[in-house]
Amino acid sequence: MVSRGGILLRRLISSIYFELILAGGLVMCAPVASAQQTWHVQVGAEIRYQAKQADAFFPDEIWIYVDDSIKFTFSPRSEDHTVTVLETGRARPLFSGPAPNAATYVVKLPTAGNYKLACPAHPDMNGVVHVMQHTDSAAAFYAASLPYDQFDYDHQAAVEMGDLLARKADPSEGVREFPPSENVVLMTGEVVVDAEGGQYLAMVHFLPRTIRIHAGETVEWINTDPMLPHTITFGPEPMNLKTLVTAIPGPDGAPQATINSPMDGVSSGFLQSAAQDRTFLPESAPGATRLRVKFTRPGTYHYIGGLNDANGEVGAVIVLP
Ligand SMILES: [Cu+2]
Repeated sequence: MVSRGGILLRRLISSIYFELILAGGLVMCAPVASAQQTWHVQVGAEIRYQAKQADAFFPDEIWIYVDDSIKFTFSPRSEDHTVTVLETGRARPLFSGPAPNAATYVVKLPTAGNYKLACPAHPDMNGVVHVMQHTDSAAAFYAASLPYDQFDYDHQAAVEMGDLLARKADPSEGVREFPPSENVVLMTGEVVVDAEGGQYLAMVHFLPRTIRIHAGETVEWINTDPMLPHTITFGPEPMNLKTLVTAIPGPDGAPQATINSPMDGVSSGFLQSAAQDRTFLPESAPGATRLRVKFTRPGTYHYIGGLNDANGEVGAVIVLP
């Protein structure tokens, strides 16, 4: 049996307890109010005059709170990126990307969880977003405060961007790698992979830009980039750049063609290495990474890399008698 005094005491205690919870709640709520914040992630970077493109999320791993937003800013003018936020096991896209030519894209994440950031245009351009729940549970890591603030991410972004753009992707490596031939044009790039995913460095120019051969000889274009496609087009561009025009796959899968006049149209389709294989998924087909074109008559033959011509990826074959 409980006395009246006992009941009053319990009320008093529970009232104090309630106020403590409120006070605690206020303390815990303080970061909540300020935490509905917008984080900034840069998508891609470039050095135009060096024809270098860094295709990556900067930073590529970020911790935020539920209901925070991420504002993605697309900086490159010469490479299109999209942003897709993927939940594990879900078919893409959970969030569709921005409208074409959008300068920014804001995504709000209302549910706690770990999400993958992807740019479907660049299959291994990935990142991770950790959306943390506000909780007072001591077991919840980072519940009280997130591991990094925007200043830290800006610093990480600048370092990663600098690292990637400073890489050489030295075309002479490719020349050393393949037996020297006077008739080879290279396209190069690199992929840097860390725990969160891939970051690309793409060199969007032909090496050499102008090549001189004699009538009857064949030029071979080789895309040594481990990931990104390039195309070679003489004459009008096909609507779909993946379409082979005139060229026919040779015995080793590389498309081959003959050009008899500067009016002839040839398009290579995507010259691209095969996608990475993953356990328990069907093997992907080997990619065609080379195009061979025989030139029968003297003349100057201009061509473009249809995916990057706006960025200056154009070339010429000068055929001497
Ligand atoms: Cu991209």
